[in-house]
Amino acid sequence: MVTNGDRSSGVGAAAVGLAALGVGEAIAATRGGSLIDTLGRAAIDAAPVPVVEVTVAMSGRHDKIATRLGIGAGVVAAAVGLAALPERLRTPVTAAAGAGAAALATRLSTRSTSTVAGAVAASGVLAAGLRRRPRGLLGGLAWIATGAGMFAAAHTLHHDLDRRQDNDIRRIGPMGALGVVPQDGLEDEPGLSPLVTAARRMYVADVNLRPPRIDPAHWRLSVTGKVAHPLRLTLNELAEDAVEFDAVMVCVHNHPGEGRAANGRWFGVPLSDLLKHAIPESDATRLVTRAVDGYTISLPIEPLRSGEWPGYVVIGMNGEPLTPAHGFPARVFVPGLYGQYTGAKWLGELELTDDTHVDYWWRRGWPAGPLWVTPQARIDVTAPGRAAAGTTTIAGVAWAPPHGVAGVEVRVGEGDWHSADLGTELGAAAWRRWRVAVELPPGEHQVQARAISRSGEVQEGRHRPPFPTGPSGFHTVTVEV
Ligand SMILES: Nc1nc2c(c(=O)[nH]1)N[C@H]1C(S)=C(S)[C@@H](COP(=O)(O)O)O[C@H]1N2
Ligand SMILES: [Mo]
Repeated sequence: MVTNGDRSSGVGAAAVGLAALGVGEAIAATRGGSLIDTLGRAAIDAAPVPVVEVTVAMSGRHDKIATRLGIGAGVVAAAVGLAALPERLRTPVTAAAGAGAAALATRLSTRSTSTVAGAVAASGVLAAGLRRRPRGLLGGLAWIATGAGMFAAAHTLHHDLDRRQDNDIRRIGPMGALGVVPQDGLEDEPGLSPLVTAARRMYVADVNLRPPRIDPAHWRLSVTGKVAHPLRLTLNELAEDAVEFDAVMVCVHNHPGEGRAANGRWFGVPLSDLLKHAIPESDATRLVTRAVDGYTISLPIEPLRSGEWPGYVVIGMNGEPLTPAHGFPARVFVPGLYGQYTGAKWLGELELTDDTHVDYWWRRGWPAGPLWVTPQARIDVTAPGRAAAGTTTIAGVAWAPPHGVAGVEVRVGEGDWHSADLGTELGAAAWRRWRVAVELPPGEHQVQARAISRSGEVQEGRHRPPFPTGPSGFHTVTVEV
């Protein structure tokens, strides 16, 4: 039976849990670390594929907030659980939990010193607080207020560090030149996605709750492993050899019609050039792209070296350095491969190795791939006809990297497919805008679009979920006339 006293002491323990997490978070934040982000990353790393898939599908843009709240709730629940333990077990178990969190921080945090300190402090506060559990409403409130103050302090510290990072990035200056704003002839269609996606509008998909902060002055890209001539390159050195290219980045979780795709004008150094300078050894078969936090995506070396797959170490998007969310200062991008297979953001190292390497996602059940983006058309606009009265304008974007979009077709219900007009192509790997006018009688209609690649591949209509080889199906929109 739960007595009133038990219940209020449960609330007290929850308050202590919140305060302990707040103290840990504030201490970790003094040098840019985060206990919550570390625990969140550990949870993401440990989550089985079905859980990841459901979380991505359900929380979409809010998956990071959802994970943070989940960690907060988990720590509070753990505090309540600890409070229920017999006194003699409580302190050792709390200490063990703190040691566990510290061990995770050592492995997962790019700011491990402060994060470890945060973990130790949090478990100390937890142990002390549970020994003298707050009684009554006021006692609980005092702990909650302490926690809230600590979270606010942590937030301010991170905000300052983010501002400093933004200033560092701003000082770098242009990365490539978006000299002429690209146009494709469909500029007069309101509601159509821009031809080039602004970095701040680009989707974000990664396993980090916060982008690692990297000091560009000290950052180097190392090319290591099975090479005759290891390299260590600064951002400026990379910029000297970089070229611009247009390409769409697509997440393997992008169901037809969704926004996990973005078209950029990227600035990067061809991987074939870097490999030529580094001189791979004869048994080097895989190029591991490793983020500063250890996350890896690997690629076969041969097609990159020969240039069959044009891949790049990207250091700019749309004329500017990468933003923190999108991988500042560098990321690897092979146009045509899904984001999860294309290369790591926050790149620290390119390691040439052999086929014994195992990637982050393979360990979790995804195929070794690489997985290529399949042709996809998205409908952005369904509006009263602009060309003629009585028609409806259907317009959108389509992609089929690396070969390019040869055609887009639209149908109403189960009717015939009609070819859309295509905007001028920026590049074969870029997305292409399209528009068509269809006649729709009054009533409700299902409109679908499909893309056809220059290699002859027609977008597949049968619905497939993203796992394990990428999604398929048509974007279907209901139009009411
Ligand atoms: N370091 C790192 N790089 C990463 C990822 C990641 O989790 N960590 N996610 C990949 C995935 S799944 C995608 S879709 C793209 C997303 O890039 P964006 O967030 O800039 O859109 O980055 C890829 N590179
Ligand atoms: Mo992704």
